[in-house]
Amino acid sequence: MGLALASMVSSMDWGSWGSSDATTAECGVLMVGLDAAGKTTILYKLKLGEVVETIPTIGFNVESVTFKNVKFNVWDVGGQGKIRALWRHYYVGVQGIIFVVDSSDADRIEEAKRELHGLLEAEELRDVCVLVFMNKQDLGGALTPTQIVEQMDLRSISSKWYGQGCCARSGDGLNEGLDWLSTTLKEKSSKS
Ligand SMILES: Nc1nc2c(ncn2[C@@H]2O[C@H](COP(=O)(O)OP(=O)(O)O)[C@@H](O)[C@H]2O)c(=O)[nH]1
Ligand SMILES: [Mg+2]
Repeated sequence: MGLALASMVSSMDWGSWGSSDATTAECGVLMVGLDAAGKTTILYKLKLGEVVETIPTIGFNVESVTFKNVKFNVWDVGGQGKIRALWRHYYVGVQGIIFVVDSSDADRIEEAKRELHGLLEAEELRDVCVLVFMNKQDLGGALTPTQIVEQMDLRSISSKWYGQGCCARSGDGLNEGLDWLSTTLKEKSSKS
């Protein structure tokens, strides 16, 4: 886990970062998904450091952890139309999105799909690469990665994306996903 992360962090494109004044949220990676998808579990499993919880605006909880100057911001998406506009504050300087899906929650896969595609419509996130963690693969009856690719219409994503089955509880698959993100960010920064 540590190696993949260190490699990812070192491949971040520092030049495109937002300034660090209070009006600009400095962040490298956004991790989002419906509530209970497993985001917080992943965050702790990665052992990045101290996780800080803040509520910058009413009803909008953000967990943040800074690992070697790369900030991971994490929040729940879904069913909160009004505060959606406030998310934009966190889009500045983002180079990678990790979207976490609960593979065992077939009832909400459609909602997860809408949230992901809605997020990617933001101008700021147009070229950002997207890692989809298909979490809870350990649970019987979970949707397979192939089923999720289809049901979430991942092939229609115009930027680079990658789907990775995982189990946040055991950590299985997390490394593979982060390796992809790391390699992809590296390719991106060497081209620009
Ligand atoms: N079986 C199983 N449970 C998981 C997995 N990842 C997370 N969970 C459980 O799912 C619940 C929600 O996880 P949490 O990380 O709080 O989700 P968040 O709302 O996205 O931050 C918790 O009870 C976790 O223990 C997994 O890979 N497998
Ligand atoms: Mg959480």
